[in-house]
Amino acid sequence: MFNNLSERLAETFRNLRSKGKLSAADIDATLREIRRALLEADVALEVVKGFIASIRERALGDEVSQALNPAQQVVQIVQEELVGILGGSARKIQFAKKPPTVIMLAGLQGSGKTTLAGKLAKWLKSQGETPLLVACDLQRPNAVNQLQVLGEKVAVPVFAPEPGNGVGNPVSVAKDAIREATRKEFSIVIVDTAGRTGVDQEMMDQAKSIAKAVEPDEM
Ligand SMILES: Nc1nc2c(ncn2[C@@H]2O[C@H](COP(=O)(O)OP(=O)(O)OP(=O)(O)O)[C@@H](O)[C@H]2O)c(=O)[nH]1
Ligand SMILES: [Mg+2]
Repeated sequence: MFNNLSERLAETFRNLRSKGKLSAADIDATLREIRRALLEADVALEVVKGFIASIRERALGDEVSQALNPAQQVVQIVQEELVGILGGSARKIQFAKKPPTVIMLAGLQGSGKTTLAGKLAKWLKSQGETPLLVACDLQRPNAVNQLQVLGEKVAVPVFAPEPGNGVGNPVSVAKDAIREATRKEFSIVIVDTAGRTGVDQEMMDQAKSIAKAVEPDEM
């Protein structure tokens, strides 16, 4: 997705650089392109709106009109603002003093927990960690299988002692996973849980029980 985004931005900037002086219309056309590229790269609409607004404000100001090379200045502004939204306030993962570090994924149905579990596992592995994925979504049909497929894809073991699809106790699985991880010296445990809504008391309680059982370092 991001490869695509950088290609799109490069193309936009090529067009911009071919112009000497920039008119407000040139800047607007550029912003439209950037907006489209960001939306296609799956950046949230609210984020895109704010991003474009800050670039527009700066691009129409003195910073650009007085620059020796206005196009280059616009590129610079876009870069600074991009760094701002992508990494401005990044923070590091909180690692446990005594491994394993436990990361629990909880959230609304379909919000991307399981996908993120796979991404995290892949990234942590590349950082020299030894993650273990844990299948605690025993609710949604095929959730356990989905995690197994993901684990295989990123070559990270999956702890999935229960078949799921309504069978098995996620709190016990979570507890057993920590024991397993400690015994086999995994450095990170990534607990995938079932999606839930705030109005579903039973599922909210389940999430609390899982959290209580594994005491996550990150949730
Ligand atoms: N566009 C986009 N789609 C995503 C992203 N993360 C996940 N998805 C997709 O969103 C859908 C749901 O993702 P999951 O990771 O299964 O979400 P979940 O929170 O585990 O869902 P439940 O377990 O059913 O609650 C899938 O089709 C994913 O491919 C993302 O960052 N961007
Ligand atoms: Mg899931």
